[in-house]
Amino acid sequence: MPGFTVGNYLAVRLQQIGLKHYFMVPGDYNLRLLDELLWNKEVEQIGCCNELNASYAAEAYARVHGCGAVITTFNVGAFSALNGVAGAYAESLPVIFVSSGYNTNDDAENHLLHHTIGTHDHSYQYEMFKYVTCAAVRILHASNAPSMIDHAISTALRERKPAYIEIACNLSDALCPEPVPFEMALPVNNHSNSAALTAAVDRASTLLNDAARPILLAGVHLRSSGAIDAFRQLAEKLGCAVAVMPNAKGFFPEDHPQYIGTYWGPVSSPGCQPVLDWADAILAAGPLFTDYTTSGWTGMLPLEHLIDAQPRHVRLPEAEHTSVALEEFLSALAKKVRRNDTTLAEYHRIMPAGPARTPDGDRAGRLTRAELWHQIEQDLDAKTTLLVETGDSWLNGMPVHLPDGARFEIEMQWGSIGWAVPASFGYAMGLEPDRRLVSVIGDGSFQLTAQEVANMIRYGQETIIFLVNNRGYVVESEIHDGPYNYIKNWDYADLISAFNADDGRGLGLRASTAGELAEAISKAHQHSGGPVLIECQIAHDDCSPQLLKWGSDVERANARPPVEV
Ligand code: TPU
Repeated sequence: MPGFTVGNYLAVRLQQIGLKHYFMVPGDYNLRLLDELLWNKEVEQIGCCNELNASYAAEAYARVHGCGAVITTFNVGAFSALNGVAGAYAESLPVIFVSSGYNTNDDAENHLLHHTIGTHDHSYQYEMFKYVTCAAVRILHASNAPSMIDHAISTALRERKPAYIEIACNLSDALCPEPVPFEMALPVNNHSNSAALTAAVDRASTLLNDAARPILLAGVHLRSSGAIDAFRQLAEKLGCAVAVMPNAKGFFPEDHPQYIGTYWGPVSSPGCQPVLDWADAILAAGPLFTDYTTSGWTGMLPLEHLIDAQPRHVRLPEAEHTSVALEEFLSALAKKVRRNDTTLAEYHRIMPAGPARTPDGDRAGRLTRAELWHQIEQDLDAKTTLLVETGDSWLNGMPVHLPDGARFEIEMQWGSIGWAVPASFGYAMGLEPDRRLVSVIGDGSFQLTAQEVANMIRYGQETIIFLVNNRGYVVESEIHDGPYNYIKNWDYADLISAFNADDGRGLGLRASTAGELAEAISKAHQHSGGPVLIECQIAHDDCSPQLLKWGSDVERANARPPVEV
């Protein structure tokens, strides 16, 4: 009787957790595993140019699809993927990382193996991945596969973090029990302790109801905690001003009457920081306060006014309540707070509605950063996701107005340049068919992982990439300049013909004036069957004013002298 194999078991589970695709690079250790996975026609195998790209692609797939998966070969593949898996941890995205391992007989036979550092220790890959995953299992006996695979996957889904599964290369096609129904095996719910929840809600509602000037701040963990809707309910009940942190942009609708912009310390949206400073109770929902999100610690919020609601606990000025789930906390709080719109009224008093940003107007003059971002903003609609790469694109992306329904993606916690090209590939793979992706990527970042554009072409993805060619690492120049921030220029637009080869339908365009950019965007809209890369040439020193401030704050934080203790 033909039975289920370990590889089949994994393939069923990947399908049951909702995956339609997974990303991979083959290698001799994982070829049989890939065969066993191919048995399941409901989940498509997607090849990437390298494992780093595959891991970024899976991370971004998890952003749009809820979870992702990536399969690599032993050590040489896995080590390249380590960066993207760690990024998924930092960004709270469940990515199932699967690596093949060596033959189960090799340890007993005292063999030295290829793709290793040439010692008899074959466990260091597993040891390393333990640091960047929430569950790590090594399958060395087929009979252990069901419980180990289910443990890794269910922990990843519950924790919203990546998990590690290593499968010995001679076990991928070994028989193992048939998968039981998904719900029985994978308890993924995350609930509060009810007494803790009641106590936290009582205290927080008293604080907010007693405050004269309450305000809400959306943080990055709202999405991973499934609490975006609950946050909105709370906001609408309170009626106060609502700001978002930079890595939570898009988690509260920007057309909403209570929205006041991005809170990013001194580089906040106009009017946002004074109102936050003036507030006497701030509920921050799922925030991550780091040197980057606080602009070098200059935008820290006063602890005496702060309710810091994290995915699993709530910290108030006087107490900390653990075992409280963010979504349940916000929903319960919404039922107990009284309306108080003082902070919103104050925002409107200090920020009378001004004219919208205007274009440069000069169609033939040199393309400027302001004009570029104006045209990008004009190009967005309710069905667009705007994805921005690490660099000045972060700061330029913040003021862009997102129409209702538009989404925003940023990898601000991990901040690994090179993320955006493969992330765009992975994101587009998971995107609903009626939506589109617009990515803005600096030339420096693009050079790390450019080859994944070839797979966008292979799969006919119609992403628009605005490649910002400002001749180097501008964000680094503003943090601390030196000769190392200037890179070899490429002909980015022409690169697309190389990737097209015989059959591709990618389009590379170039814009060095406002007129050329408008024309390129219009051509991009007429194009179909492949991505369009528009190389936008702007001056190296044409950076956002916010970068000057943020960059110098981060530089100051980095340069603090050691304190003698
Ligand atoms: O627009 P712009 O010039 O700021 O962006 P571009 O050209 O993409 O330059 C980004 C420069 C940059 C570096 C070199 N941003 N962060 N870094 C440091 C860095 C190095 N290596 C990795 C993997 N990630 C990083 N963040």
